[in-house]
Amino acid sequence: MAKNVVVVGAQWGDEGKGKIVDWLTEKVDGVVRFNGGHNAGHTLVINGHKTILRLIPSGIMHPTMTCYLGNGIVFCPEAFFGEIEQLRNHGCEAEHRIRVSGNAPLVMPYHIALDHAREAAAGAKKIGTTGRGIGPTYEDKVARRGVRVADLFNEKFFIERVRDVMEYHNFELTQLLGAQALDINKVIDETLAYAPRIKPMLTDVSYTINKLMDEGKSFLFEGAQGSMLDIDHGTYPYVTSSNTVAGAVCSGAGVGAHRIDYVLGITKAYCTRVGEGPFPTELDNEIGQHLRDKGYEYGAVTGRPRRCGWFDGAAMRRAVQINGLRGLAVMKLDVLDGLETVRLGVGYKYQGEEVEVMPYGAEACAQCEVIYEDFPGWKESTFGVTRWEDLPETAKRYLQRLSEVAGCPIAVVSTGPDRSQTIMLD
Ligand code: 2SA
Ligand code: MG
Repeated sequence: MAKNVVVVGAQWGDEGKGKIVDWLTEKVDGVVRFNGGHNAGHTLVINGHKTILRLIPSGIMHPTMTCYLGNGIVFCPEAFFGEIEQLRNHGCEAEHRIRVSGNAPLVMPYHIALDHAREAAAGAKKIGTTGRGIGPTYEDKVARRGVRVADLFNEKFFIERVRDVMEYHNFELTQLLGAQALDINKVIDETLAYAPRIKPMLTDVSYTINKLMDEGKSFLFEGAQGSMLDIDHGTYPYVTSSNTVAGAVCSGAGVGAHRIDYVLGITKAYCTRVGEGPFPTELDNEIGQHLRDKGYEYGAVTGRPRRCGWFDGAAMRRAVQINGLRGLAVMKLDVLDGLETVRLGVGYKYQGEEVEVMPYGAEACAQCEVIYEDFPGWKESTFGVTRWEDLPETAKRYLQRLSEVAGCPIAVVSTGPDRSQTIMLD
């Protein structure tokens, strides 16, 4: 296997990155998160036990693995330590194996309050965020008024900065959004209380992993959300507030592009999306409901039902390009078992013309009409199949065409949640 691998979601998130990262972790020396925050929800099933990780990389389940949170993530101390406790309850001691970049912005209580109040005020125009304060935190980062993990260790600066910022945000909360102001001293005290516990984790992540790479160590970079939620390349404005594409590794972990040997894109054999925004292959009918029930398509963080639809080839071709995908992991093939017909989106018609990739922007995307190819379904169960030869002929044909349309070889097919339920092709 290539040395340094990036794993990204190639759709709208929830493709099943957690399972693949967990499994690839065996081959690397460290796992790195480089974007997003506790809006991510990675569901893992290990030895039959379900665990949901949000901010902590899925690789943590391997008892000796060191996990890094790069500068590109946003760090919510309360959520982070909640997750540490949850892991401890599952018998996994994680705290001493996690390193956090001092440059990572802190998700503060006022970011969460703003996220909720803005979504409530937006009514029908809401984004459908996870309500975790992710957007407001990245806004403060880009506006150069944020507080970062390292600031917790410079109390005077931290207190001054938070006072200023909170006056500003309390104004928006109370005067523009009709919400409650937050108590400035309480927020400062509660956040600073986490500092001693964070101190041992504080790390120059870029320097550390670059040094280790020089020594021949290899890393797995674990993306959060999916390519169509990328702030630049996704269905803007119905996107998350970070870059979710593979290139974000360079800025979000501080490593050069030449370090990356392989980019693996994760996709479902169908497609889901949670939150608002265009979704051309959406099935707002009983087949969609069937996929939701069978695939258990509910938000790992919020519990929201996910919208379900057919595989979207035009969106996937875009994802292959913007990430430089070298291989695909196709997840949840078994969810399509037993359907009469399986449809594959192979392109779009946009403004009367056929287009190869999903056009940019939510409005254009919403106008696209999907061009489908139909495949006869397969009656046999693919659940737990571990060899390509053992798949039904029609399932193989469907996957071959999916790969052709995507313009990317399939490296892995997943046929169930467990680590063992996997077909390797590369
Ligand atoms: P945010 O909270 O500002 O990042 O929301 C903006 C959009 O990004 C979407 N988003 C996600 N989509 C799929 N999965 C995500 N993680 C959770 C999961 C979601 C959940 O794994 O199930 O539990 O609901 C995730 N995080 C952000 C979000 O739906 C908005 O469309
Ligand atoms: Mg998820």
